[in-house]
Amino acid sequence: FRVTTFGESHGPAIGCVIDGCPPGIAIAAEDFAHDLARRATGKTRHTSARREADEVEILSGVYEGKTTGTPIALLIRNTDARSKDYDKIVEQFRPGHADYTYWQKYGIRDPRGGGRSSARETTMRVAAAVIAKKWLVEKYGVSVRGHLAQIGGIIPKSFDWNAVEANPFFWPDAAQIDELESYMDALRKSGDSVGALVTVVADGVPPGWGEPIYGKLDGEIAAAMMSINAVKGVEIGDGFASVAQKGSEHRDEAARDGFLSNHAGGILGGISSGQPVVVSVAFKPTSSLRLPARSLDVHGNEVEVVTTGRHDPCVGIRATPICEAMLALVLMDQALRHRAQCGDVGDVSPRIPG
Ligand code: EPS
Repeated sequence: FRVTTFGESHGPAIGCVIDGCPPGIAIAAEDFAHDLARRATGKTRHTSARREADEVEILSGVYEGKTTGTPIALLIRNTDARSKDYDKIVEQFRPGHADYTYWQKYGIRDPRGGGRSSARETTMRVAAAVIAKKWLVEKYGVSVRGHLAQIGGIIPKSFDWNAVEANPFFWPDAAQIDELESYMDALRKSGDSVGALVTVVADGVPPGWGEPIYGKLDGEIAAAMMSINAVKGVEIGDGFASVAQKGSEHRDEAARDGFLSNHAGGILGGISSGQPVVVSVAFKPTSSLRLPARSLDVHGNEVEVVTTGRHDPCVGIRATPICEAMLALVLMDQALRHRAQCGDVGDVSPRIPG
């Protein structure tokens, strides 16, 4: 199961091709709307003001409402690209932006805007994962959901999954929404940006998915998350907190009723344990700032860079559906690989309840 995307933020369209999808999955253009709306810009004052309808056209791989097993091609036409926003910085390198490394690699500067390094590209990951999420839940009862776990220095004081979808931040503590609104308003006015942490959880993953050395479940999840623009770190379970833990604290003890903790984040030796798979993803502060910074232009001149236009002050706010998407895509791929090698799950005992 493989997904590749194409298109630029300021080109005519973006799209993806999904290879290796099983036949017979019911899918319609309307199925994409919910998750694409959760990720979209222009819905609150805390994200970029660009407004895209993000309407999916299914070009191939689906016939009479069902996947056929042949490559699925999805397309979304860009309707609100505004390249003139980039006129002033067309030859400059924004500090902290991929402008510089793309230039070093290709020697070409696309004057229309962020292109492939724009968060716009993540739209197609979310679209492709709508199919993966549907298959995972129908076939194995696996559900993937996520929430924001930190913005700047602010962390949730309490946790309720029901709160997450009821606010624009995917924040699990309803009592803190006013604080977040004020924080983001002040940040936006200051012209600065901030980082964020997203946590995604897959419930119902059976034991056995993932491979022991090449294609470890955690390795593939880490690679998938790191492939999202602006990601700087990935943790599985306790992640970097494991450094300060003793083995007696970190190990997850088990009883007949189930595991007694989940420090491992549902993965042992690259293979799912049957516990929830828990992944946290660190997003850097976005680099398109109204605050002036020193840099160079493509001619080597020292310049002062100021980025105006429509940009996210915290790209992490829109990242929860993107991280869910990447986890779902990896899990579907690993489920198919596991099934190909070992047959269907569910015939080894004892099994410790997750
Ligand atoms: C982005 C800049 C803005 C965002 C865009 C990401 O676009 P523009 O340069 O056209 O004003 O709106 O995000 C999306 C369009 C999207 O769908 O996520 C950037 O600099 O990365």
